[in-house]
Amino acid sequence: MSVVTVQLGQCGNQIGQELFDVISNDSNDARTCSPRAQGKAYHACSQERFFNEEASGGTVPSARAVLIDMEPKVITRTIATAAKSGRWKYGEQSFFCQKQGSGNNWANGFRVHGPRHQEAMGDLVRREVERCDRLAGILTMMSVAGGTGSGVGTYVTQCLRDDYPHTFILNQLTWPYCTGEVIVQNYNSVLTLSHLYQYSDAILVHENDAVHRICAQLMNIKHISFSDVNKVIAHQLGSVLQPAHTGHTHSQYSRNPMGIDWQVRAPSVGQGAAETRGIRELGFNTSLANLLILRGKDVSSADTGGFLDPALYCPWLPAEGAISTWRSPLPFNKYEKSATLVSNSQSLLKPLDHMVGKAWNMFASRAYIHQYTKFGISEEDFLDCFTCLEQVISSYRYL
Ligand SMILES: Nc1nc2c(ncn2[C@@H]2O[C@H](COP(=O)(O)OP(=O)(O)OP(=O)(O)O)[C@@H](O)[C@H]2O)c(=O)[nH]1
Ligand SMILES: [Mg+2]
Repeated sequence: MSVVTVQLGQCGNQIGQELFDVISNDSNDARTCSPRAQGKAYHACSQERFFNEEASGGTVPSARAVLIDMEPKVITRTIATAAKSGRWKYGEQSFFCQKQGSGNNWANGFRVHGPRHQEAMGDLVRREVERCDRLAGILTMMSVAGGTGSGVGTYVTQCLRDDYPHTFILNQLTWPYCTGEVIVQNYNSVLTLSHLYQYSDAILVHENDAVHRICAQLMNIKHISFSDVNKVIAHQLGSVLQPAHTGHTHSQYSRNPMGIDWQVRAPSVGQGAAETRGIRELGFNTSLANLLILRGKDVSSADTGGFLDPALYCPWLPAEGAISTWRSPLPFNKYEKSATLVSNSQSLLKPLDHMVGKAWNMFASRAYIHQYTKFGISEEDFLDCFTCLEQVISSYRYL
C-alpha cells in the first residue's frame, strides 16, 4: 500500500525532503541485509509505500509527493537537493508555487491562497493518488506558525477530507520554538489546530524546542541548524512509517502503515483506578494510547512489559488494549537497535495550554487582529477556535 505525502510551506518541504532521504537510504541498506529475503521484502514494501518506480530503465524512483509553497525559493532548493542525491527525486510536475508567500498570516493562506489555487493543488494530489495501486493514506507536513503551511495546509486538509472521505489523513505538524521569531505564531497555531481537529484522523506533533534539546544534549551539536533538527524529525518519522510487523505473525510486513488505532475507546471504569489516582494527581503523564516501534537486533526478546502497567493509562482504559507494539528485525537508518514511542498522552498539554494562553492574552488586547479580519477571519471565528482548544485542553487535563 502507498502513502501520498503533501509538503507545505518552508518547514513542510524541508522536513519532507529529509524524510524521503532517510527512507530512501534505509530502504536501500535493507537490500544487503541478511537474511536476504527479509531485506528484499522490506525494501519492496518501503518502495511501494513511498516511491513511484520509473518505467524507463536507468532513472531513479520519484517520491509519491506533492510540494506546495506560495514562494518558489524553498521548492526549487528542495527539488534540486533531492535530485543531487542520485538515489531518488521528486516528480517533474509535482510541485505548485507562486511568487509571494503568505507573510506568516494564517488568514491569507486559508482565505486567499488556499481557495484561489484549490483546483491546481487538488489536481496534483489526485494525480499522485491515481498512481497508487492501493492508497493507505495521505500524510501532510507543515509548521503551524507560518502562513502557508498553517493556512494553506489547513485549507488543503479540509479539501482532502471532502475529496477522500474514507482515506486516512495524518497531519505531521512542527510546533514553533517557544521564543519563536514569528510574532503571531500563537494565533496561527490556534487557528490551525482548532481546524485540523475537525478534519484530521491523526495529528503527529514535533516540538522544535524538544528536538533542539535532543540535538544539543544527546548529539552534542554546537551550532544547531534547521537541517540538524530536521534530520532528527525525519529519523523519528521514518521509524514510524517504514515497514514493520504489526501483529504476532512475522511472515509479512503490515500492508497499511497508517493502521494505527487512534480512536479513544468508550469510557468504562477500569480496576486500576484507585491505585493510580495518587500518582496522577502528582502531574503524571497519563496516556490514552501508546504505539511502540522496535527495530533491529533482539526485537523479539525485548521486554516491553513495563508499557502494560495500568498506572500509565487512564482508569477507564484496559491497559492491554492501549499499547500496540510493532517490530522489525532489520536495523533502521544504520542504528543497530532503535525504539520509537508514539504517544497519545498529556505530554502536549503544557505546550498547548501555554500557546493558547499567549494567543488569548494578545487577543484580549486585540493585537494584530486587523491583519486577520482584513482577510475575512472575524473575532467570532477566533473565539470559536479558542473554545474548541479549551475543550481539548480540559479533556486531556482530566484524563
Ligand atoms: N523544524 C523546522 N522548523 C522550521 C523550518 N522552517 C521553518 N520552521 C518553523 O516554521 C515556522 C515558520 O513557518 P514556515 O514554514 O517558515 O512558514 P511558511 O509555511 O513557509 O509560510 P509563509 O512563509 O508565511 O508563507 C517557525 O516556527 C519556524 O521555526 C525547518 O526547516 N525545520
Ligand atoms: Mg515561507
